[in-house]
Amino acid sequence: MKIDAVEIRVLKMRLLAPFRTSFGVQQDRYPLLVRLEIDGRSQWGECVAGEGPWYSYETVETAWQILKGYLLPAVIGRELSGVDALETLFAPVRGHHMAKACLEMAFTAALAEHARKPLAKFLGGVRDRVETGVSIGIQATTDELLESIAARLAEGYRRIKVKIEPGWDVQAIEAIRERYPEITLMADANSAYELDDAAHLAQLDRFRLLMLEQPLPAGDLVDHAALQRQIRTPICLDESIESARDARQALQLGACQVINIKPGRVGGFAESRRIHDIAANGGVPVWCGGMLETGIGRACNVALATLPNFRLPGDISASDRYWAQDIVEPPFVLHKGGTIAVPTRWGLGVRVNVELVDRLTVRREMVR
Ligand code: NPG
Repeated sequence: MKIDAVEIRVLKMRLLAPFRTSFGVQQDRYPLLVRLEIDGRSQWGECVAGEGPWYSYETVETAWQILKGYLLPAVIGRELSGVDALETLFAPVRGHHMAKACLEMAFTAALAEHARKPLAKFLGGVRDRVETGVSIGIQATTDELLESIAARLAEGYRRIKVKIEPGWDVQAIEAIRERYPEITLMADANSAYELDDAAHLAQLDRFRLLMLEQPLPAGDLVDHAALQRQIRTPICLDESIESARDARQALQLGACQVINIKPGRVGGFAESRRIHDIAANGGVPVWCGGMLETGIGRACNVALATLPNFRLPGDISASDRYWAQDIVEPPFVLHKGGTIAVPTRWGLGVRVNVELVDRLTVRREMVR
């Protein structure tokens, strides 16, 4: 298979509601999309990089530059025997997994289409529905938090994740537990704490959280291991796991009991699969995270979450959790029991609404 050309675009999309994390508030999302011209067809991919370097050092701007300057020149016009070939050509570029991932995932979807298989089946998936949860940003008041949770539960979500930060943690979780003693609940700190906060974080133990996600800075496996020895709540790592090597070392150190895999964060499906396998061998469950993706990235997440060791509900909400209108058809919808159906069409499995994408595009360039 040969990639003949790639169009890079940035869209501007308004979120239905502002999303607040310990990094700040987000009202608009600027997804970077790639459209590969491959095998005589268009194949879309989505980069999960954010607008600023908060979650990761990568941004929409750096992804654009790395794609245009390094990754695309390395692959365009070459005969690529498979994903291994792509990974080999990308290897000299250090890091920049988000930029790499959008190409790797689009290329993999093209391979699936070529093999006449839905992406999930092509990856080795074993289910036709994936369990999903919902992520709730930091709210102005506890009442608003409880209202927001009530609304999501009414929609059918079965697992609630709430964002926490110093000043918005123990009391917020306590209020939720008082109202909802039995719901499946977890908290995500997005690196907002330090090891010195261990005693404070141990106060969360009494709320039977499914897990506490990324309490300490990204990359800090040693301190996460020390923290895990001081709290009972299972630690889940997200930002800290950028590769299979990180996953292996995290498990060796006892830095976590759960791993959040985002294919967009780790460089694509192949690396996700390696992390999945390392976790499975270590008896550690994984789940699929989300990065406010459009339907393109969402389709990739859904496909990945069909692998066997994705044993916990992911942040793979329905399209209408974030968007008035998704850029894919059909959009992802929530089914009974808080699940999302896995597309059965070949390849990515959803059709991109190019007219809508055109209207939302704020920047585009063709690279040949
Ligand atoms: O449902 O797509 C979703 C969002 C889930 O909370 C979510 N993502 O830290 O995992 C995270 C967080 C995030 C969103 C991080 C956007 C960075 C950007």
